[in-house]
Amino acid sequence: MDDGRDSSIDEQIGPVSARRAFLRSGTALAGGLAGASLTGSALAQSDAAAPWQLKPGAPAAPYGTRSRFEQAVRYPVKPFGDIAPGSGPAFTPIEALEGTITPNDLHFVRIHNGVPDIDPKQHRLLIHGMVDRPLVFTVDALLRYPMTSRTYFLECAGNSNRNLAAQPPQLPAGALHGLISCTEWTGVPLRMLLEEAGVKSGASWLLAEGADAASLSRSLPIEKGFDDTLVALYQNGERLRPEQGYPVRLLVPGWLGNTSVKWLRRVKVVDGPTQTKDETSKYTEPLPDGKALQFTFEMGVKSVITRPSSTMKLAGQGFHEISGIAWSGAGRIARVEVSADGGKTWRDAVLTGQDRPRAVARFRTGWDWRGQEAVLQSRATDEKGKVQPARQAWVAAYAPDIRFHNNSMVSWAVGADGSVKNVYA
Ligand SMILES: Nc1nc2c(c(=O)[nH]1)N[C@H]1C(S)=C(S)[C@@H](COP(=O)(O)O)O[C@H]1N2
Ligand SMILES: [Mo]
Repeated sequence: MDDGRDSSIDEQIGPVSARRAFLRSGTALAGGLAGASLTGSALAQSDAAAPWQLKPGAPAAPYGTRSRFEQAVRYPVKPFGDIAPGSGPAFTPIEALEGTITPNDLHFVRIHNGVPDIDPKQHRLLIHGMVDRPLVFTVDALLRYPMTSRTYFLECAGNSNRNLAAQPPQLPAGALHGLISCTEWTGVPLRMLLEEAGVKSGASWLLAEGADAASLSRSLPIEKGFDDTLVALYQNGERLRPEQGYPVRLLVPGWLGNTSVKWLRRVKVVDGPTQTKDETSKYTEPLPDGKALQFTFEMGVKSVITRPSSTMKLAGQGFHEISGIAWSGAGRIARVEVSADGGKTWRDAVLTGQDRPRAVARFRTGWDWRGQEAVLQSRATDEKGKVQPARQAWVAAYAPDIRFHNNSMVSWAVGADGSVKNVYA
């Protein structure tokens, strides 16, 4: 407050020290951070009506879409080409987004045998196995239950495995780390349906199966089903998109995306893990000693700087906001530190959304770039005290063919020309 300005600006551009450093740097354009200052005839011209003020605009469309000038799209990958075109991921362009919520149109997609075109009138959800009363639900029946809305991230365990290539791929942040989304999910707590069916004593696991051509199936300890697992019907206020599991999916907060079974057709109550193809041949982590981890459910604490990020170019010297996302399967994000010198010095970023457990938080901090080469990194800590590992330490903990759960730190190198590259540091 000593400079007479509203201290809330610190929340917008980062810690006081960063702002002061920037204001003192002399690289600021007169009158503001990046706006061009005007006088005389240039000012008069800028004040004239814009062309789109001179005639009426378009009527409202029945179903909205973004401006035609906005072009960011998902990055689809088809690992099996035309042999299985419906198998693979489409990454969210996280570098084009801000805040904490992923718009439904850009939610990442991971499909194992295509997106089924399910008629909600014909779809059924079965709860059976070790229960007193096997139950079958139509979608209309599910829609009559009391609803719960909660904001959670969803991350594929294969996210960031492109950063395990021998050389760092020069791709946008989203094409590397975009198998992460954050959504307000609305649905029925699974607990409510399990209690209605009446779980028999001795039951300890669940089997969840999807109605797609992959019949994707996963085992879950029953405690998670009674905890925060949702039978989700809505995403961000509207009914699920077909790619996200329409008309009904499981949403297992904080756990690897693979367990959030889409197009959910049955939940079987059982007394042990079923050992399905989706949890034996895949989604296990090989260790250096030749053994492998199975059922690593919780997603590790993680963060990525989305702006600036690889393939971008800084517009010029002076103030830049470093902005990114952080999340943890263990709960809330407690802290995100940012380094601009490859990890020699760190400072705390400002957080938003950190009050929601198992959701994406946004971090931001100001940076005064003087044209020097720099390595930008972020390091997240969650409320359980878990700290995001450095890349080398993470890689050393697994066998070389590890494909899943890469939550290690991401490094972006800024060149003297302002170009931003993906590096391993
Ligand atoms: N039935 C079914 N459920 C599924 C899948 C699938 O292919 N079929 N993919 C899983 C994987 S690996 C992930 S990461 C998430 C992705 O959810 P999304 O496509 O809504 O982002 O769904 C999971 N649920
Ligand atoms: Mo996944």
